[in-house]
Amino acid sequence: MLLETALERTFLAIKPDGVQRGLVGEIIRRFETKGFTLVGLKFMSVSKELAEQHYDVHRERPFFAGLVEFITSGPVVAMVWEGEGVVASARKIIGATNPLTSEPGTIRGDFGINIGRNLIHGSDAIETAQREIKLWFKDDELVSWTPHLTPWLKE
Ligand code: IDP
Ligand code: MG
Repeated sequence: MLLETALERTFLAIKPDGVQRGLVGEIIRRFETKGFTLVGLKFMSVSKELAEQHYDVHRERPFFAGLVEFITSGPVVAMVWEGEGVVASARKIIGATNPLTSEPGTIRGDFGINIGRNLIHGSDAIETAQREIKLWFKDDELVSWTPHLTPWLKE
């Protein structure tokens, strides 16, 4: 019997600089036209508690306080995207952490110049994605669906 394997999912968030600079549509477009599937989306303010939990691995880093202050400073667009290999592929589409060294063609490489204003967050591994999706979204906020264009994307 052929068991359908659960598709990989990642957590992405357009940070306050991406929202303030009017790049929400441009950023979403890149994942949409690539062929990944949007399964969760919300425009929201981030509480200090959520920010601290999200960036928990960086708690001891000198930039932690600034990071939490920034992500809570204005609205963000929280998203879950689905597709084969989406975690690693989204990281490539996003580009390296420091926009000055991110490749042109990536989101950070095309739109940023500063590591503290790098526009978007993306989960760095499948396990991290699972943790972050659970942290940011309730189960009933995620929508499982099959886009009609799937046969045109996969053989
Ligand atoms: P990532 O976003 O590419 O996964 P991480 O190393 O997980 O990068 O760092 C989380 C966020 O912290 C980065 O996106 C960036 O905004 C910020 N950050 C990382 N390193 C520095 C730094 O050296 N100075 C200031 N901010 C930093
Ligand atoms: Mg990271």
